[in-house]
Amino acid sequence: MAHTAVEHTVTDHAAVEHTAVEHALVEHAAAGVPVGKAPVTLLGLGAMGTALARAWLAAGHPLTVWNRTPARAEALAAEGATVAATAAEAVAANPLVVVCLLDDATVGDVLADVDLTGRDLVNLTTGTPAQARERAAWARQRGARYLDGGIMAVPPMVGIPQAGGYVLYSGAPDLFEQHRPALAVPLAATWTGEDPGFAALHDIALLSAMYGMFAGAAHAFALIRTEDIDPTAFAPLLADWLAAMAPSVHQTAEHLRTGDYTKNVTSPLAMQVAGTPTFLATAEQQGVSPELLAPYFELMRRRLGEGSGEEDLTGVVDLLLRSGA
Ligand code: FVH
Repeated sequence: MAHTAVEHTVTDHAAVEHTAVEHALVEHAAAGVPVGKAPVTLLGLGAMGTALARAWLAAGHPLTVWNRTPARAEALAAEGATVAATAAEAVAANPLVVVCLLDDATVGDVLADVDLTGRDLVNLTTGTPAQARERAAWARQRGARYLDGGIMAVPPMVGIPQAGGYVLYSGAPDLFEQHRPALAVPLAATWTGEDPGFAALHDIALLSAMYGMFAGAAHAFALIRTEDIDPTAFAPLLADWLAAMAPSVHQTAEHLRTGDYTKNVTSPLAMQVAGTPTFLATAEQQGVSPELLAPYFELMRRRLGEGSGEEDLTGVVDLLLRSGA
């Protein structure tokens, strides 16, 4: 069975790779580098790559870096990183290779002529689930194992556990567990599944929700900007309100899991749709475009038209799935 063959290859490779990591640790111990800290290669020293690099260096991991623009590596060299002249040299330096580049096409370009045999490639570059799956197959064909990652943090959150940032990973669980100690240094590490596309799917889902929130906040700020209201006085109200509403996603999830969209509904769709003209009239009266709110209200209205007035807003999910199929 193909599935078993793949698992067999991965297991054999894991044994070889485990030895390679131990080998690298022994070599670094002989060179006076702290034992137990896996050496890491990092390709890409943009805002995020530089933050990751600093976290590994601060934790005592031997770090080899490469960046297209070498000047971006200078400060890191002074902090203890080894700077490789080429991506190939950086990849050859260590079994664990982390990539944090602009986009998937850049990853393909940078690694096009690089020997990946025996490497474990961890790709933290934002991409689509399909790109992650293709990149995993591409890496496998070139003798590398692959984990995909989606970073749920901005650079200032890296290396600061209390900031709450994390990275979503997907790929073989044994590979994730093997490298978890090193991967969890810059940001907490969360495994989302064996399908290499799952980290990207979770990443884009969460970021999509974030953009929905930003869209709502933009409309709210536009409304208050039409009057003499201090936005810095409004911001705490907005932040607290969004935080108070956020737990409603648990009810949505429970509705989707059970298929019963009416359980524990406190604000029925019929009531909510009846209120939408007030929102649109307020926008018009204040001279604010309704273009961010109107599409969502239209979906609510369509769902109500299907006789779902006793539900809350969960049915909009079904409308999106039906319209997108
Ligand atoms: N920064 C953020 O807030 C977000 C947080 C969530 C995750 N994203 C993703 O992380 C990837 C890298 O983001 P970044 O913030 O480091 O991005 P930049 O500062 O723009 O650095 C881009 C790096 O990619 C290199 N690069 C660009 N084009 C090429 C190319 N054609 N060949 C080789 N390297 C290239 C660039 O090199 P250079 O311009 O310094 O020479 C940087 O190293 C990204 O997927 C985010 O979506 C960050």
